[in-house]
Amino acid sequence: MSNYYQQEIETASRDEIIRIQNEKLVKQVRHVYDKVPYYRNLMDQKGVKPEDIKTIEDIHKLPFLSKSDLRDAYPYGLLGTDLGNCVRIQSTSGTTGRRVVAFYTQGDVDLWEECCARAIMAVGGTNEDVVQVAYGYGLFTGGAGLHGGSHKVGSLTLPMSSGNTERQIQFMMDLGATILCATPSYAAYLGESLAERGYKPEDNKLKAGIFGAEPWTEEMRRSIEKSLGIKAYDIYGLTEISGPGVAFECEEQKGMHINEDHFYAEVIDPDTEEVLPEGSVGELVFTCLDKEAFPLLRYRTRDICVLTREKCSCGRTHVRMSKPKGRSDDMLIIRGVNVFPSQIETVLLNQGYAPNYQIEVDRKNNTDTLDVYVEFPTEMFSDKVSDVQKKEAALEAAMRSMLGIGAKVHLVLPKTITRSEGKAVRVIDKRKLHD
Ligand code: DLL
Repeated sequence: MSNYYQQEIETASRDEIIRIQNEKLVKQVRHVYDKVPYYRNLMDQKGVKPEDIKTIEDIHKLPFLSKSDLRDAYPYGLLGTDLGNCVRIQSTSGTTGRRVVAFYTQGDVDLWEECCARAIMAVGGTNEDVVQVAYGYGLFTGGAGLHGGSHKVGSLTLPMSSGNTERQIQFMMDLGATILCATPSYAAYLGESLAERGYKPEDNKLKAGIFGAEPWTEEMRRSIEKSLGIKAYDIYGLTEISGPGVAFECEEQKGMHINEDHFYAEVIDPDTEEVLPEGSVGELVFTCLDKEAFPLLRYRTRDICVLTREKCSCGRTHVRMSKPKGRSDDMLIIRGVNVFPSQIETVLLNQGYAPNYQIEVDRKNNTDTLDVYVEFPTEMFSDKVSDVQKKEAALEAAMRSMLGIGAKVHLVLPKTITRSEGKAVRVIDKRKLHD
């Protein structure tokens, strides 16, 4: 019962996909070499000429780009067309360093919105749906991307942006929103806020949610599905490559289909830059096959995931990526052990806690410390010291077995951890302040 926005390409045979990728890559490399001196220099340094790229198999000959190239070339150095042809910029939500600014021609905006339309139709969206877009509007790509996609599908679009929870709930209930688009942390907060106002999950008309822009676990998915009474779908993307919709989940929910007629994906070893075979865990790298204004080739995302080309029963043939485990630069190294914040989230949700937590890492007497602050859910609340200690000890034991190192757990009063309306800030690494 799959719904497709562009069925022919979404279900094309592997041969057809490769044919399209071959054709687009050859054209794109020539275009970038001619138009982007910054990348031409990188190619020259590597001794690669556009004529060396004959098929997608030759992609490994091309140099990589990383965030530091984007900073060096800021703001116009990677522009692939005249500024007169550009109609939009979007920018990353990052708080450190220089922002990344990405440019779009009208063609690029159309292509991006089509990818978001594919994502909306994959969760069952039609022109009968009311799509509440609660991602931030403005420089962040979340609002603009899903808004454009919803228009392309012909759904009634509620351009809410993030925040103003009272108004989100009023519009959701009054207008009968059927699809919610938000970060998973904000979706969880909306679920909690609805319950506080006495609404049960069956009181809203929502059927599906399209959640992404930050890592979230399967446990978090189940918790949101329960609180909102919906099916929750993942969506992935990044500003540098366009925004949300680079990849999206179908009804099978076994990884996200990458729109590989536009974005060619590779997984590499982040240390050696060697391309890894399908099924290996590594850093995701994207090549924009047909974007005009910001045509990044072999861009290193820092996101760690696995690719699979196994057949998907939804009928889509595009390669799937696993949920990113996190960014290689978000991974915490605590007392020499690699820790992903998602592992901590899994422990907390498995033990019946809500996704309201904060992780604090510090270094005292030359030893790393890991403190996890988690809210007491109202229904589990107790002010008896022995109860609190027992619950903290149980969480600490579960953390030790998941992470392989000890963490100090602090149960805090309900509603004392700040709720997020956009991307949640889960980790405070105080070690960086001392370095
Ligand atoms: O977050 C685009 C987006 C908006 C995606 C709305 C999905 C929904 P940036 O602000 O440039 O763009 O951040 C991109 O966010 O490299 C990942 O590390 C992370 N990320 C995005 N989607 C997911 C996801 C948008 N579904 C960075 N799961 C990416 C885990 C995600 N991490």
